[in-house]
Amino acid sequence: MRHPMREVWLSCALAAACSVGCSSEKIAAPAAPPPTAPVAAPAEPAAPAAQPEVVATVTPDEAGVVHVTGSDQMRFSAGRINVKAGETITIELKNAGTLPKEAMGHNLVVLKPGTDPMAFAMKAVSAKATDYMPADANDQVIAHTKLLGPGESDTIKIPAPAAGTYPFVCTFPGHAAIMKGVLVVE
Ligand SMILES: [Cu+2]
Repeated sequence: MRHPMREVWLSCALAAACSVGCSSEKIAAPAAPPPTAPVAAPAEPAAPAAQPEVVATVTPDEAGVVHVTGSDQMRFSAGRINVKAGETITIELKNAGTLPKEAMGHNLVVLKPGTDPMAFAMKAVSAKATDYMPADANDQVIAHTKLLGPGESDTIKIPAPAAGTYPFVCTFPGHAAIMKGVLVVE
């Protein structure tokens, strides 16, 4: 008794489902394929690792050389250089970036203790002819590298400066607010 009833009910249900399905298929025409996504989406370069907010400190290596790099992200690799008093200080700056020198040049200018690096950099902006080294503020400079393009490096030596805190800065226009630090001699 159950089987015939169930079969009837099933076939009714199937027929209804089929008719609903058929009609709904007729109404809902297959959607047009979505507009093609941008074909030549250039692969985004991997985002640079977030710069830690803590000030990176660097000290001389076994050869007595302090290595600092400048990047296309407008950063020095170190915000603090620790050295011992009474020794000749050797600092090598390398421009580790790839952007043209005219757009992202870097230098490293060590200033006398107490010098305001931002004020110095403001003077430097108008000194393009001398690679952003303002002649009228030369008396505030302890030593400075050349203005470096991508891949270039330059080394400066400071013979046994007195103990103290010496500001350093990149004087390429617009860089000083971020590209600055201190050379601590103690
Ligand atoms: Cu710079």
